[in-house]
Amino acid sequence: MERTLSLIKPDGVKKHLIGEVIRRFEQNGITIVAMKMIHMTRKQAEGFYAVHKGKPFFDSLTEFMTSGPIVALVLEGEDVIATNRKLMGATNFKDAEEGTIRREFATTIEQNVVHGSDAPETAAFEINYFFNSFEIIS
Ligand code: IDP
Ligand code: MG
Repeated sequence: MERTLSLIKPDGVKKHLIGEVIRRFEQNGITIVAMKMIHMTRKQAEGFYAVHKGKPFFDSLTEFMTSGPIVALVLEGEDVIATNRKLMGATNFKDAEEGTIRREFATTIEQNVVHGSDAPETAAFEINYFFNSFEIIS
C-alpha cells in the first residue's frame, strides 16, 4: 500500500470539478484517507513548491495557487503515486493523454486542475505539509 498527496487546484474548485476529480479516483480503486479544503497563504504555497524556487514560473504559480481555495487529499492504494499521475495526465495538457483530467479540463500549462506527488519521498513531504497523523485514516 502506498499513499500520495493530491490537490484540486483553485481552477478546479472554481470550475466545480471537485466531484468529478474524486469520482475518477474512486472509480479507479483509489481510497481517500484524508481530505480538507484550504485557502493557502503565499508563504504556504512557496513552501509547498520550494523545489521550483528560481524557476521562471515560480511567482506566477504561487500566486495562482493562492488565488482561491484548494482541496487537499491523501490517496491510498497499490502504486497510487503512479496511478494518480496517470489519471492526471502530463503537466502540459496539450501533451496529456486523451481521457486524463488535465487533457479534459486544464486551460493552460499552469492552470492544470490537479497536483499529484511524483515519488515516495515527495509524497511523504507533501502529505506531511498538509496533514498531521490524526487527520489521516488508517
Ligand atoms: P507536475 O504538476 O506535473 O508535477 P511540475 O513540473 O512539478 O509539474 O510543475 C508544478 C506546477 O507548476 C505544474 O503543475 C504547473 O501548474 C506549473 N508549471 C510547470 N511548468 C510550467 C511552465 O512552464 N509554465 C507555467 N507553469 C508551469
Ligand atoms: Mg511536480
